[in-house]
Amino acid sequence: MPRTSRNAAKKHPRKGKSAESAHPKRPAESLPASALSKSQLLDLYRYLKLNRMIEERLSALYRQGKVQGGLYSSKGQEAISVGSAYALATQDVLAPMIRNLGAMLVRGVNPVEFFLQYMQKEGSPCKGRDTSLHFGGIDRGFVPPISHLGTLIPVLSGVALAGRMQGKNLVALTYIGDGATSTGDFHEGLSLASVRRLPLVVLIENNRWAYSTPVSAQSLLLDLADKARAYGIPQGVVDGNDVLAVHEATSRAADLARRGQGPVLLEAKTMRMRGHSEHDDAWYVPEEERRFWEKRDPILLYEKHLLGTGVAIKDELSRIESACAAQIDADLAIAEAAPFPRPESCVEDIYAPEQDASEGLAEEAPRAARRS
Ligand SMILES: Cc1ncc(C[n+]2csc(CCOP(=O)(O)OP(=O)(O)O)c2C)c(N)n1
Ligand SMILES: [Mg+2]
Repeated sequence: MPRTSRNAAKKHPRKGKSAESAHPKRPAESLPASALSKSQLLDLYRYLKLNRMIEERLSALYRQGKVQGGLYSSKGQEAISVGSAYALATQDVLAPMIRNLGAMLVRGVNPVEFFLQYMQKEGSPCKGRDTSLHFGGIDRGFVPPISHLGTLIPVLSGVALAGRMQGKNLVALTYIGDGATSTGDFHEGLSLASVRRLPLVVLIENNRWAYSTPVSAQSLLLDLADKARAYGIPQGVVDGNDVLAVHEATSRAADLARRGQGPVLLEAKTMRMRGHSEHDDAWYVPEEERRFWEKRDPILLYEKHLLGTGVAIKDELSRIESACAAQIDADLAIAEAAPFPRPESCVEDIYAPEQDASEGLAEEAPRAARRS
């Protein structure tokens, strides 16, 4: 892939170039950024704002003791989640990691679900048993993450292989941190995906830190995307703070993968603007580095682009922000009022329902008999 994706930032659509509503919101193929309509460009803005504002509320709830467990902020990285997920087609499958709340929003998760989930309420997707992990559903187009870094790459290779065998024309996409590119699973997964030419896109979120370990203590490579060379697969590097560049690069990567030239390894350069988790004040990040990246805030950059190119005026952006705030207020009120799970429910859902299990066994029996 396209080292050209380095230049994707220069390919922003100009005012008037995009035909409004020319494309359905979720096309069967990936959509290049240059083909985005005004309403789609504003849609991206809305997702970026929602991502940031939901996480800000979650952080406040954490401090009030209303959010249990780990809370991992994607502040500064929202353009990666939003731009990449928005580039996918309806049938594609995505696996978020802990900093990809924005990608889940694009896939259709409502703010109320995040509040219910993180406050561990009864009606939450994990029924009050988990927060950032195990939250997903293949029926909704995304695979839930588990804690072990790197594991989603072999899992998504499997999704890509299954999709191909079932003739679904799907692309599987997952994210990995700079630190997690050192795990065995990252290499094992890419190894399998490469020899099978699977339609997989792996997006490295190089946010310069893995907990308190800088990327320089993780690898001698200047671009982590160069790890692709070990597998003979296409690679690309993109500005992770530029939502349109991420969208464009993901779109191209997904096209290559869909055409059987995958997998593709993309690296998005960015910066983690908060600590690893809420308990971490990131004391180890040099002040100068933090200040440099503050000026490159992805939402500010995109606002400047939308205003500077005349795609939107300030009023339109303010209206979007107010609508996001109103939605979040309403959804948070619902979640606050929702009940906690019944204590005895903690022992439910351990085994599959009896009926399903016996159906499975009945099907298995003749096969077992044939083998003997
Ligand atoms: C296999 C594995 N090793 C270690 C950990 C503990 N751990 C959780 S997050 C993290 C840092 C991850 O850094 P990076 O991959 O750069 O992702 P980021 O947090 O920056 O998004 C570590 C070491 C884990 N969850 N899984
Ligand atoms: Mg990192």
